[in-house]
Amino acid sequence: MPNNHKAVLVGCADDTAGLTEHQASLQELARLCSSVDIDASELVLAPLRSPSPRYLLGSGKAEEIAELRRSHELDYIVFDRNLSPSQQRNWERLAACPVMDRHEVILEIFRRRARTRQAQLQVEHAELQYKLPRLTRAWTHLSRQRGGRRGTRGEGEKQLELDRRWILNRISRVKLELSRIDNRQSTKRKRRRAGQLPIGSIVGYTNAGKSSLLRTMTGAEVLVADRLFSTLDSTTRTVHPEQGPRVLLSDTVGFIRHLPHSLVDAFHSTLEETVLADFLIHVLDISVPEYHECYEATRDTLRELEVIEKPTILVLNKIDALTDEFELTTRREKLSQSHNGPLVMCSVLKGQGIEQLSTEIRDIAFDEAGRQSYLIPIERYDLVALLHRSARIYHEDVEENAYSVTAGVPPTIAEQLEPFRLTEEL
Ligand SMILES: Nc1nc2c(ncn2[C@@H]2O[C@H](COP(=O)(O)OP(=O)(O)OP(=O)(O)O)[C@@H](O)[C@H]2O)c(=O)[nH]1
Ligand SMILES: [Mg+2]
Repeated sequence: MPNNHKAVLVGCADDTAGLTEHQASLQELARLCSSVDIDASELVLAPLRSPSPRYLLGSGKAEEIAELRRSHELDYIVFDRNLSPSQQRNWERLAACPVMDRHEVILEIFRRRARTRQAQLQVEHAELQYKLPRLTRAWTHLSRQRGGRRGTRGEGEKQLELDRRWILNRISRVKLELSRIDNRQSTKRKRRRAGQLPIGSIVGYTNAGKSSLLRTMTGAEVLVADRLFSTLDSTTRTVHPEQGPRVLLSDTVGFIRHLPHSLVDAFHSTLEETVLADFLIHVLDISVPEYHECYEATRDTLRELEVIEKPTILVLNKIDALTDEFELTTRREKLSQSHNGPLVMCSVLKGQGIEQLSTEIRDIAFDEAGRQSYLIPIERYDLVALLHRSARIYHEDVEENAYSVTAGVPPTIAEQLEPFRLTEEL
């Protein structure tokens, strides 16, 4: 790639995780950087015993890294940790080059990928919040022009105040427009809920194959690409199985290690599909060596969204890309110990495992409320039709003046049928 910038990537090995985890995280940062055309020319994993307020790392180590950057003529220093605004400023003074952190790189990827108005505003919101405490940086955000504003002290301060006010103003305007979009979407969501179909949300690490799965199961024309964060919005489509009731599936933005809080917040309404879902389908790329970290990182985000307790099907995807049978079994075993719920091995690419997944989806979507028995009067055939459309029927009989039905009913229609439910005493 001829025009790529070059950078030294710096990881900080403290005792919050093992060395392998720190290395994997640094490798992931290299992938994130390459998504924004930055080559990871040098990787440094610096030991971090006690964080120093000035550079995070000790000043000896900081000098060493700055020198490495100079001698190799690299363009940037990129940290695998989030730096405080003042640490970032100190680094930029020391190294005389733009110094970024993981947060800023992720923001830049999101900014480049955002296509819909909503995604663009959500990213802008997160960006402005990142920028606000960093107005005195010598180098601004990746996407903006570089080079510091070097006026006299008084001029600089005036400008700073103007910039600050402009940003605060812009944040409120962005928020306002986002809330209008959110309102429109929540109306749409309500209409969908009134459609009484259970909803499953496809979640997982970025690039695991979530959009591919939605496309395979529903025929939705969503973007599939071998890169990080292809999807930034959410798409919901109906699955029309040959037999049995329909369900809705929705695909949404992928997760990653240390996904910045401001982005989780900014994408809250996109992630709302996940929060409102009846069940989750967690897609995991089982072929990569760091599969377990990806599993944990997704679980961390699910915890943050307070949806970790939802019934979840774990899909081990891309089994075609892992030819070592023994390794595949070992990985599967390891995950089945952590995962509490159904687990399906798939290759969405080759269409393997999709049938089993359909069965699991049907079971999880309709059995959650457990089996219920109903006695529905003949004149309420509309409710019987509703059960046929939206529930899983186990048994059905016509008695003299009523239909007797036993079914697995999704919570969305349970209330309507409640008056006709047979209680256990009967
Ligand atoms: N080998 C293999 N590749 C797959 C499989 N499923 C998906 N892929 C590929 O993995 C890449 C990512 O697929 P996507 O469906 O875009 O992944 P995603 O989870 O939606 O990713 P983001 O939206 O970026 O978070 C694409 O290149 C797919 O073709 C599979 O079963 N096997
Ligand atoms: Mg996707």
